Amino acid sequence: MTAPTTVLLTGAAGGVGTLLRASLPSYGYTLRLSDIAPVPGAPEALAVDLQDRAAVREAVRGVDAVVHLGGLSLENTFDRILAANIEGSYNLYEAVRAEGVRRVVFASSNHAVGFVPRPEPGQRKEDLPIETPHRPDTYYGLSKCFGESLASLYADKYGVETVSIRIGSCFARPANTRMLETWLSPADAGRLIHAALTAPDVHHTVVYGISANTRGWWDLAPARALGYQPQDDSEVYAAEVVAEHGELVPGTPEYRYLGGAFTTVEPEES
Ligand code: NAI
Ligand code: 15L
Repeated sequence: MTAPTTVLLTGAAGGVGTLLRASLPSYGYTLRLSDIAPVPGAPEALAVDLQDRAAVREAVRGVDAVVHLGGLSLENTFDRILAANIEGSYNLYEAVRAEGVRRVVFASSNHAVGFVPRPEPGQRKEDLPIETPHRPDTYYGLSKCFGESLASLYADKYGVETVSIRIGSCFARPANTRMLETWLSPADAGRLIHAALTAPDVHHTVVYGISANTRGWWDLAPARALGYQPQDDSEVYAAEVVAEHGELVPGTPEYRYLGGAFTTVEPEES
């Protein structure tokens, strides 16, 4: 696809949004920012609640592509997940369809497949295939399954292209031992989003989004096929992370499942 020039970034005030605001302009993109919360240092950002259909449609008007990060990024009550992530993503795709925007990059999550068992050391025969069936570990993960299916529908029915990225853990550095497997470095996040925005004819493509981690066990071939060339490896942090947190302990959620502690977390009503 011809490189999009103007890209709407939903969820621009969040952690990943803040990282991408720093990196995406260096690839030549002009960013239009939106969030329900104020975006620090960006008074021009649009204050848009994803539940507000008219405001969402206004936000996407005239952009070449959307990077959809906005919504709840952790487990929450079903009603809140329904509003922000499920209805919010529907509103975004309806706006994209109506305004003729051709490409979306959807921030899916590893928690769409969080109940996939993590291989015991020495058991692994192949990396986790992208075709593995959905096994959400939370209402949050369930909303990401919905988002992926929504993207599939809009590709098949309306020709809206999407790359859904099942992001691992996108933070400045791996914060715990599990993240030595799941880390997506800020720089690799920029590389992956750029590949997802520019790869030709993606229809609906689902990829895992992690760095080239020595301890990673998810198949990166689908992301590489888009042109993603990860440059970082969490292993450079391994000694200090393991010294602080220890190795994963057999029997714990982090040891048993891809989604780690999300497999046992309960939503809080307050
Ligand atoms: P975050 O929670 O820091 O940012 C999400 C942003 O969405 C926030 O700024 C929030 O104000 C905004 N938002 C929430 N509800 C909204 C609504 N109704 N309307 C408009 N904006 C709303 O999350 P983070 O870490 O930046 O993640 C970004 C995206 O990537 C999320 O969709 C998350 O699910 C996904 N993701 C992130 C991962 C990570 O490691 N950070 C891993 C996997 C997926
Ligand atoms: C996610 O989907 C969350 O949004 C993020 O905060 C991390 O918890 C990440 O997954 C993870 O699994 O580490």
